[in-house]
Amino acid sequence: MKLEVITYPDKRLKQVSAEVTRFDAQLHEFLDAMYATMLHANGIGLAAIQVANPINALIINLPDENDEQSRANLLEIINPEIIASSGHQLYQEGCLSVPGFYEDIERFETVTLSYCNRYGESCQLQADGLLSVAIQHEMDHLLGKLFIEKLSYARRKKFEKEYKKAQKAKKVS
Ligand code: QAP
Ligand code: CO
Repeated sequence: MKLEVITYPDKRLKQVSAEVTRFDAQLHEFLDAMYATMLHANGIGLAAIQVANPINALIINLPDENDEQSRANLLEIINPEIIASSGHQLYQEGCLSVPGFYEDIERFETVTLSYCNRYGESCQLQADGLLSVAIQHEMDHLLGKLFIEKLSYARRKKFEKEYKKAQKAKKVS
């Protein structure tokens, strides 16, 4: 099943997500629907709140060396916590909830994460590069934060203007 991705400035994106306590068939169906939704939208990462479900769950599926997204590489991350971080990197980010806009954002270079998989089993993961960026971007969604909130005042203003213009153009077309 596919779900609707909600987009900025939908206020629901500002909600703080709640801990997942039941790792049951309903959660598994929801995670499967998130995956179908993300692939359909050509995304590499999606947080549950982006489909209007405020729970601490996110998925990431980076393309492999052949530029193909395979389910074997799907990460399902539930109730994540960053337990260590180091360094800094700049990466050009985008977001399915802010379509058509991309900007360089500073993140930690490396993060160490503890989380649960879909069965409620405790996992740990150390990530750098793109995976580290994706984790930090998606975890911000769980706190109701979007990457555009990290822009400087001037860039944010420019974004608001461009985004509104693009929204208007979408409506008439
Ligand atoms: C988050 O982002 C992310 O504007 C996932 O028109 C960001 O999947 C992970 C997308 C940076 C790693 C690095 C955005 C698709 C997809 C758009 C996405 C669009 C179509 C964004
Ligand atoms: Co996003």
